[in-house]
Order: sequence, then C-alpha cells, then structure tokens
Amino acid sequence: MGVINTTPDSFSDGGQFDTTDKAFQHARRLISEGADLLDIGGESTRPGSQPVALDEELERTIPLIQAVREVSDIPISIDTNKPEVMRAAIDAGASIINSIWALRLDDSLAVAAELDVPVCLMHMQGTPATMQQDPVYEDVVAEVKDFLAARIAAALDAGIDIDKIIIDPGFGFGKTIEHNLLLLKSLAEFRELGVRVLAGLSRKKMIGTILDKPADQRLYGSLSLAVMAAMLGADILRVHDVAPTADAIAMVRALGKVA
Ligand code: PT1
Repeated sequence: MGVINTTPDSFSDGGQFDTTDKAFQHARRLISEGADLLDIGGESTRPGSQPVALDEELERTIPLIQAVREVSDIPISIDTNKPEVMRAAIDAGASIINSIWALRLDDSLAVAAELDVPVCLMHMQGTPATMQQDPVYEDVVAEVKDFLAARIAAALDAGIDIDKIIIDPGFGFGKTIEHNLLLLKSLAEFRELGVRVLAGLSRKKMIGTILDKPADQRLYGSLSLAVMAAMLGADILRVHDVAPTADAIAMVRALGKVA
C-alpha cells in the first residue's frame, strides 16, 4: 500500500489544484513502482495534528481519486473517519475504507457496512492531537488485541463480512517506542484474530528515535521494519517508498516458497 500525501505544504502557494496535481504524479510513480494499492487521505493523523473540515477533506481527496481512476484500476483506500468522505470516495472509485478510528466515530460503521467494501480497523489510544503525550498500557499487546477483537465483533454485527475486515495495531498512535516494538515483536499473534493484518511503520518516529535521523533519512530503517513485519505475517504494508519495499518483500516471499 503506497501512501499519497494530499496536504498542501506551507511552502507552496499553488493551492489545492497544484497539490492535487503533485499527488497525482506521485500516485502514477507509486503505481509504476509496483504498488498493489494506494492509500489516499485528506486529513493528517500524525501526532499533534488537528482535524480538518469536511469540505477541505473532500476537495483534497475526491478529485485525486477521480484522476487516478482515469489512468489506472489500482485499488484505492480512503483514509478517513467521516461518513460523507467515505461515500464520496467510494462513489469516485475508491474500494477500501481505512479508519484510524476503527469506525468508532458518528455513524461510520453503519455507512461502511452499507457501502459494502473492505475496511481497515486500526487501534489508537487517545486522539491524534494528544495521543503521544503520555501513552500508558499495562499489557500493550493484550490491550490492542482485545480492542481489535471487539472492533471485529462490532463490524461483523454491523453486517460486514469477515473477509472484508483488515486489522492494524496502529504503530505510533498513542504508543511509546517500547509499545511499538512490543507490538511488532508480537505481530504474528494478531493473525489469531482470523483477518488480514496491515502494518504502517514507514518513516515513523520510532525509526527516527532509534537511528537519530529525520524523516527523509529513514529509508533503511523503514525497509528493515517492513521485512520484519512481512516475516511476522503482515498481509499489507503501508509505505512511502514502494520500489525498495517491493524488492525487500520479494526477498521475503522467496524465502516463503522453499520447503
Ligand atoms: C497507519 C497509518 C494510517 N498511519 C493505517 N492508516 C498514518 N491503517 C496514517 C510517527 O510516529 O499506521 N495505519 N494512516 C500516519 N500516521 C502517523 C502516526 C505518522 C505516527 C507518523 C507517526 O512518526
């Protein structure tokens, strides 16, 4: 899963059209690099980020989804928590809903069930604005696993098929480095919940802290974590650097093919 950024950067004065065009070019690049799926979101959910208004989120995502749809059949996931964005994105050609709130907000669970598409349910402690202030768990693996089991049950209750459910421990979402490492180490356990597992580790702060490197120097750290996650059974990797990750994962797959 290749990540597409749709947030206007503070140095560009080209407005949303300029940003959407850049995002579109980036999408084409990730497709040519071998992405199986693109994740498009219009609201940043990084630590410390603030919510964005509905109109803004629609403007950032829908024209981009339409533009990608015109040149490619690649599956697109919409990274959103707003039911209106879910509807508009699926209507525009997206086919997966990625919810960092695990469909806990408003009537998002009912809307996702009605749209009848695969959903990714992610664990988060707190909210993006405050989640990194003081994350506390007694047993992070058990708590995240219990939460995801409960959200799988809620999704099944709402009428979503088991084969349309994906879970994600939510690396960096209300977790210290130690929490993130414990979750990664135990990633194989999440497979016991009987649904596909997604891991998003690419360029995250845990890599920056361990290596003492800024976001643009986290490629090798990201690749290492991608390999570990794949070997521990992750089905989908959310990444920024598609070409190098595809090579790394091809090597993991080769290992899986020998007796
Ligand atoms: C993710 C994810 C996501 N991550 C899913 N969706 C982000 N399903 C957005 C940091 O610690 O892992 N899974 N959508 C990006 N969010 C973050 C969080 C970015 C933490 C950076 C950090 O640096």
